[in-house]
Amino acid sequence: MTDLLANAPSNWGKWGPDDEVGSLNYLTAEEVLRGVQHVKQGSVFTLQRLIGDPNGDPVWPGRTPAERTQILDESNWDEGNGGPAFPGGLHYADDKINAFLQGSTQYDALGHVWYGGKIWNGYDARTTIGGLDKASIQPIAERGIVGRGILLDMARFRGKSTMDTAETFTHEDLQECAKAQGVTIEKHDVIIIRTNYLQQFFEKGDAFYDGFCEPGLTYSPELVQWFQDMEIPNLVTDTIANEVTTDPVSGVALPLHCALMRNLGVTLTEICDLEKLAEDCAADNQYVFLYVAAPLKVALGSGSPVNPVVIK
Ligand code: UVW
Repeated sequence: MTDLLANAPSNWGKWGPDDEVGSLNYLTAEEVLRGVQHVKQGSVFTLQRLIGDPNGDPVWPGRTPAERTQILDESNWDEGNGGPAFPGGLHYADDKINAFLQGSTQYDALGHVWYGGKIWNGYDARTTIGGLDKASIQPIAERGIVGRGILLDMARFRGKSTMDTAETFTHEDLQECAKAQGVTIEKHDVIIIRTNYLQQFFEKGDAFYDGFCEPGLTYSPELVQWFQDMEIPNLVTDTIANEVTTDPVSGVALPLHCALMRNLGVTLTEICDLEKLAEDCAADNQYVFLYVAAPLKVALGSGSPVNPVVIK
């Protein structure tokens, strides 16, 4: 990674030495209002995948899906089971989940990935030990993410119901896709890319992970420069890791995580369900909208589950 990104652009220091939210700083009040201008119909779309989907939860290899455990239900008040007694006879259901904060639909904290001993803004990677002291999900969650979102339906643009394993595309392809949709990617847009690749997870089950290599954006210096010039605050996709898993040229894994997140401070959002939104955009040809997301405030967290909302 160090060799590949030796001369890569950086936004370290741009928002001061204490910054922990990076390119989300571009999402000012004006950007919120720019997004609001695209609310035309009052229709609402939620982008989170179901935690505990009976058909399975797609996660990055090595992670496990969230486990939900029922703690209290009506059976606790069956004779002899000793459910808590309250005046008036109140019964209630309680449950808990044991989950990777990077499982399900999620926001990554800027300190989630690194190389060369430094995380976003030049903080020492040792600040991650035992939890992220710097660039955790907490400051991102404190500010929230609101702006103009643009859906780039790459699967539809390529005429596919789902993109292929290891299929790549570039920032130029994104612009071509936007053009075909009759829109232009603007500075500070939250970019939302649909591949529908996870349909293959639901079709193939465990075999989905054989030769695991998701489709997605592929690293090039020009692409990274484009993200910096366009001042993109947030990249949102429906894949597990937002970029082609292994760069076909260098063989490096997830270089855009490092070039975009660690170096430019672009926040990544993964494993979204974009199907209903994409269907609607194709029907009414409105591909820009208000995008809103509020990850959970988790102290020291390297990510957080989220249910992003699009309003058209
Ligand atoms: C890794 O960083 C490995 O995965 P993700 O960003 O998809 O959580």
